[in-house]
Amino acid sequence: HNYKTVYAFAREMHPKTEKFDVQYGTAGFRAKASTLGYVMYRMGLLAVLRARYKKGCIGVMITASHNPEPDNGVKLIDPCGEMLEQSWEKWATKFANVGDDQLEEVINEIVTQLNIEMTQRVEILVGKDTRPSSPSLAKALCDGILALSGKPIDYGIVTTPQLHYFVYCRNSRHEYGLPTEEGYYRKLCNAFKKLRGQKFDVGNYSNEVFYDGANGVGAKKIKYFQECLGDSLKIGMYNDELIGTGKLNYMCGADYVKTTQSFPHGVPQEINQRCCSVDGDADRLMYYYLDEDKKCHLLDGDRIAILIAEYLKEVVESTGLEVDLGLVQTAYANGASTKYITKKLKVPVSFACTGVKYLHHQALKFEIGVYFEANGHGTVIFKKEFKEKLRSALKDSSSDEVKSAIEKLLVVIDLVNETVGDAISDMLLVETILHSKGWSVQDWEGAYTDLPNRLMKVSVKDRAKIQTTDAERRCVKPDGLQDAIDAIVDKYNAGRSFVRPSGTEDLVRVYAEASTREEADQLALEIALKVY
Ligand code: 16G
Ligand code: ZN
Repeated sequence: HNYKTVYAFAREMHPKTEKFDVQYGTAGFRAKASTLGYVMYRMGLLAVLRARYKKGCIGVMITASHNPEPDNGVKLIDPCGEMLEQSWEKWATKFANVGDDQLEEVINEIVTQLNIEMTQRVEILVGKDTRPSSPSLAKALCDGILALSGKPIDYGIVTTPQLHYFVYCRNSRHEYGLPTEEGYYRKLCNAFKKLRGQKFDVGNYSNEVFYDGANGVGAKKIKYFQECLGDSLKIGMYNDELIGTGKLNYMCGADYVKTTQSFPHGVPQEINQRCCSVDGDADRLMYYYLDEDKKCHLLDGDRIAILIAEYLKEVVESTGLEVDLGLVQTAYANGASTKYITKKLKVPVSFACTGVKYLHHQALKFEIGVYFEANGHGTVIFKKEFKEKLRSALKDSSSDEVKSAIEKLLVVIDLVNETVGDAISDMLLVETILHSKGWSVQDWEGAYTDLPNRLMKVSVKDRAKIQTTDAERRCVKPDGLQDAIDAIVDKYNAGRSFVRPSGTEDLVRVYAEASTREEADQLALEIALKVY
């Protein structure tokens, strides 16, 4: 076939401007927005090919998440709302890096190799965050989609998890919900209100939360919830600067709170007030509060995961059904959290490599799979067969108690965005659980004590020299490094440490935890010196 117009469009409107190769990484392409025009155009082409290959609609999200405002990025969303299948990442990388005049050739290559039928009319859902560069990048993307006769459907400014949700809704023929913003809000709000009932303050739980929108899309979209939930959850929203003021993620947002372990700017410093932050595309959530000494206490992804797993375990037990429930963590999960969940709650934990797609994949193995990264990205997935089991048990059971337990669980399922971590849906779930237990944020924190930990970055000549195994918890290359790490770790009380090459930056990350702050710092330093 000849795809002459594809080349002409590329040459005239979106020529390749960068000499350096880019790579489709853990979360798609990410770079300075000004360099991304041609990458977007090409991802438009690839999106059409992917949709035709999968015979369904797919999504393309334009965002650089928690990165600074001048950055941008793009990631593809597969038909079931999950991240682009890994085997296609190499195609994405190839498409982004060939010369303009080679585009026809790679299109022919992929079409032939994968036997893609090029006459299908396919829809590509496009979403973007609030970055000022996003509209023009979306234009480049749509040009690519149109060049191969795909049909772009522009959802405008939406959160990343909203777009994942829309893609799945469309492909599931609305079985999962309506693929509109309205449908999304209604599904979550209805579920939340049902679970909340008429009593809003219970025990130590007060129904007001401060919410940091990171000056991004999370601030824009929470307004629908504020309106719809009314008094059932008072959401005090902060950090909603106008688009283009440069404030996106600046000194606020989930990533800022987690990495600096400090209270964000722009949120009133009220003692003991439960607060949460989302990131620039609202797929990460972090809880925290200030104590009397103005010390900031973090309740991160590990805490959220454990709260959710424990709650689900209780709800499932009340249905009387057997269920295989498990938690997926990464090497970064605090050792105290892993110990608590396995020893105390007896919920099995399995470990995955860093990056949402790995956790998601692992969680699919359980009937109910809870997964979270410590940085606050995560969700719960319920197996289709499990949902069917619930529905038929609801029909068959003669006990009213069991029936209402199952009904409750079905509503909880509706509150969860299973397609990907969704900060707003996660927040509503956390609020539901705290409410049902009558817990303050301190009660929640009291379940266990985190081990002090330290994260360090080490610059090295070639980070690829470090290779890991066992979900990144052990090093296999270079020779001898793991033995050296083991010997050092042995000297520390409750010591644990690992090193891994970053998937997003050119450096190696060192993580260490131990029984005291001093020991954790010292351990991290000793290991970093070994890596350097
Ligand atoms: C990406 C991942 C995030 C992970 C981070 C690790 C997604 C959507 N995002 O941002 O989950 O924690 O990379 O970065 O998968 P690192 O490899 O530089 O430590
Ligand atoms: Zn994000």
